[in-house]
Amino acid sequence: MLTLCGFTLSNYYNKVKLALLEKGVPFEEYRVATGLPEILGDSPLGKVPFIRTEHGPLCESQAILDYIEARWPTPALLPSDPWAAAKVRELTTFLDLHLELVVRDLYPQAFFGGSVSEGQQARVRKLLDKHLVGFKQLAKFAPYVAGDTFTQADCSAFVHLPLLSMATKAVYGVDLLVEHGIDWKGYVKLVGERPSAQKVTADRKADQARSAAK
Ligand SMILES: N[C@@H](CCC(=O)N[C@@H](CS)C(=O)NCC(=O)O)C(=O)O
Repeated sequence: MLTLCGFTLSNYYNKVKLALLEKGVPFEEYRVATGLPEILGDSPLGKVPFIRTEHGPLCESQAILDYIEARWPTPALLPSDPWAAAKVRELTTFLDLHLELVVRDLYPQAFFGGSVSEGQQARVRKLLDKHLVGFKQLAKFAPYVAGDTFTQADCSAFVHLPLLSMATKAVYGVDLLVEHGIDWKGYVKLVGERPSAQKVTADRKADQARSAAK
């Protein structure tokens, strides 16, 4: 059976978990932290998530999503039409690379009690203001992020958008998604009603409560 490795506070871990649950792929979870020497054989940069399969390990959330899509095609998280599928991938790239990877530089201050220099804050804000205009141009929210069907792009949007909102609010005092006219709350509420998303959120909250109690 496929093993999903990482931890439930990781948005990329939850991106993959959401896809596995949506597709009904049997999997087990193995809790492991980032950066440990023992995971470098499976995930050379020490990042999570990665999966262990009968063929060996695989890291990078999008490579994992594409593998499970090819291995378990139904229910599909990518349209069968090549152009429509490419448009979903385009949106996923915006979410993972142009939004989440950029706002991640604010996390030390937003979530971990650290600080981010004013220069760094300004650099990130400039990029986000540019990238959010691009994202808004591509995103449909009709009602799903790529259109009328739940796709791979929703696996990214559901886990990344709340973090972008929280981080920008914490650091800039303003939710940049709202500032750019993106109704992420209505969208996350809708996706959050899916059984897959409910499990992802419940597992994360249970782990958060356990860590807070320690
Ligand atoms: N591009 C990677 C990003 C994964 C990622 O950044 N994971 C975080 C946890 S949410 C991590 O492992 N951080 C530790 C590090 O970057 O060293 C993916 O899509 O899987």
